[in-house]
Amino acid sequence: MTADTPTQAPASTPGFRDGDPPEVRLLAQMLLVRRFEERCVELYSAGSIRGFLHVYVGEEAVATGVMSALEPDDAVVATYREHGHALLKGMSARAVMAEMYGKVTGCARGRGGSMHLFEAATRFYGGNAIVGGGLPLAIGLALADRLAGRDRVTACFFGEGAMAEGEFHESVNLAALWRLPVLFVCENNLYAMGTALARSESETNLAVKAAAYELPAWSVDGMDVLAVAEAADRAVQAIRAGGGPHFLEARTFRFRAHSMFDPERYREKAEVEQWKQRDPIELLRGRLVGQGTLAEADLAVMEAEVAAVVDDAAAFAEESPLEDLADLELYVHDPASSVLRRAPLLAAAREGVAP
Ligand SMILES: Cc1ncc(C[n+]2csc(CCOP(=O)(O)OP(=O)(O)O)c2C)c(N)n1
Ligand SMILES: [Mg+2]
Repeated sequence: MTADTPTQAPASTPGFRDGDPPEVRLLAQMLLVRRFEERCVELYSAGSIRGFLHVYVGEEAVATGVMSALEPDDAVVATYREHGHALLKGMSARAVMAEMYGKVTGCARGRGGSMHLFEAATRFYGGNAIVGGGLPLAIGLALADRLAGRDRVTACFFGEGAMAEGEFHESVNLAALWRLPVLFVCENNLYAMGTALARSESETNLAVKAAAYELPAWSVDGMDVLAVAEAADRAVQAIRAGGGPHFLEARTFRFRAHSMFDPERYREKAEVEQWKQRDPIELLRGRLVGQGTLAEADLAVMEAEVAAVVDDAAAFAEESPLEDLADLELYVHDPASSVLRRAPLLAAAREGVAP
């Protein structure tokens, strides 16, 4: 398996049947992302997943709504909080979970881990540990599509913290200047690690800030997946019609800590509890049950099917092997400067002897 080989056909969503209303698919997708990440947290606590782990719990409506407006050929660039984006773009739960475990069956042979999910064949271009780092990549992808005459859109997700970075300004400026087919999606969860938005931004209305670059920009309730889907659909249609880049701010909230190492001293529990009242999954579930689109029995089936996919992914990752040590230098751009080759030189230098 290489990055160019899709890990599965991105077709089926557990809990969704052909013929079900599209809202049911949105619910099933949000549920998959939520349950997958809840399992990741458990596995992290158990020591099966290591390194960094940033979960998207509470924010699922943003990626789910936006991606419902995309076609398979469109590209997605995301941040280190990207497990859901990868799954929604069509990567298999197995390939994502195995990557989190650092196993060779992961989408990047276990070399990237949680923050570096990637699969060229599904046009999921990461996963990026650098705040704002995905923005220039999105511009490059969109420029390549433009030059090659391909009718594609690139959706670029980033946190509101990235809007204080130079990459944001450079990328949005070029995209607007060249009218590139990019949908900028700011996942405004109000905090960048422990820094609240108003402590770091002079202009806290992010759509206003983006609009300074002469592109259509507006805000949407990021807890309401239907509102996000509708806004994204409008933006993507306009982009495809040659309308240039668009900017969408989704107002959302992360229910859990920034990462697994965060005592959350910068916000009140009451604020978190208040946002949980607008849990995007509960909002849609309530709506669908209330209007008779879904019965409680359907929900139980959906939960069971989602759980089966998560169980399967975890078992697959658990049983998969680590990469063979002999393959360590595979994909190293310059083997002469690889860690293995340099190790004796470094050891000699440290001891002050000739190698
Ligand atoms: C260029 C850079 N600066 C700082 C960091 C450290 N850092 C990691 S996450 C983060 C907060 C980013 O917040 P935001 O963009 O709002 O995304 P969120 O975590 O809220 O999804 C920071 C400052 C980094 N990874 N990259
Ligand atoms: Mg944030």
